[in-house]
Amino acid sequence: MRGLVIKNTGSWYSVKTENGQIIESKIKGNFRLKGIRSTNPIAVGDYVKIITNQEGTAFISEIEDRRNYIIRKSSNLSKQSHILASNIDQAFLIVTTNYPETSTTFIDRFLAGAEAYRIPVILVFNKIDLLSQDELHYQKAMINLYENIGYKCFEIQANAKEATPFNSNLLKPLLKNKVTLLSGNSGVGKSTLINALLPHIKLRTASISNAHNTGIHTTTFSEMLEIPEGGYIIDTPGIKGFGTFDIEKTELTSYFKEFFKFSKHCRFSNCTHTHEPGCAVRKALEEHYIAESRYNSYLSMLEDKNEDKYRAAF
Ligand SMILES: Nc1nc2c(ncn2[C@@H]2O[C@H](COP(=O)(O)OP(=O)(O)OP(=O)(O)O)[C@@H](O)[C@H]2O)c(=O)[nH]1
Ligand SMILES: [Mg+2]
Ligand SMILES: [Zn+2]
Repeated sequence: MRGLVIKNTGSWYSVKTENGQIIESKIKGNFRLKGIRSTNPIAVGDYVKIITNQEGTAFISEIEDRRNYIIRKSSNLSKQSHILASNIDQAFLIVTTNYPETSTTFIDRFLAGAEAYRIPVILVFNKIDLLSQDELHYQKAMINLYENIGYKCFEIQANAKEATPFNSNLLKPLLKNKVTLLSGNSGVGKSTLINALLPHIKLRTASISNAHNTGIHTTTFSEMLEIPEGGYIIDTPGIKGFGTFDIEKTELTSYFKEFFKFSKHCRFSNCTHTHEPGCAVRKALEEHYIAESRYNSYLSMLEDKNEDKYRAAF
């Protein structure tokens, strides 16, 4: 029987079969996947074959090739990664200018990782109700930057009542018949947003830590939630850092969308845009066609790769 993995807790996977049944399943035997060293061989979003048994549970016997996936580094294991979800149509990156503060490096790393698999990303700036005038101005500048690169941006208040203009309904038209992954740092409001978008769902949410201005990792596993009108939303655990796995140094430029149109004009075709003479990307940076924050994010990814340091997530 064929099914879709909609949830994974420990060694159990909830598999939704084509007739709509949800069957708790386990992996049969030693299940190794080529290529990726991941802490979870099967991820939410995977299509699998299952063999049911008399107890009403099943074994997963096969996994179909993935169209794409989003991974993060495992925080404690040096060279291992964790697949947040696979086979997605788009990602909403939930960010907050404050409470907690999402860094531009984090945003850019996520965007580059998604670009590598051509997964469209929409930036959702949440908690607009909490921001000061200065923070709102800063946020507008960020939105300007990312919209100019070509990323759609939204400002919302995920916990708003229907009446406010920035409620989550702004996002509803984007969801229909698509598999949408929600990602972002812990505490930015991913689960709160899903609760607002899907009234039949009641995910656990929790206040961020006042002492550290960071989330407390309330969601601990990815879960696919069905949209009554068609499609799925995937809630994921908050991530600290986003690895450079599977990204080749020479390809990195193409994952920074706005660099690409300049890099064509670099003197050397294998230019890394760091020290080479005749570099059109650095010229564009000096002339402010490329933002400094984006260039710094690019360098941070490039250096990661150079030194082969997959250590702690950041
Ligand atoms: N003021 C305000 N608070 C919000 C908003 N959205 C979410 N929150 C609050 O922020 C806190 C964190 O929200 P969660 O939905 O648990 O965050 P999360 O991104 O799912 O966090 P993890 O599961 O830890 O990754 C909760 O106390 C929410 O009520 C918002 O737009 N405005
Ligand atoms: Mg959550
Ligand atoms: Zn260059």
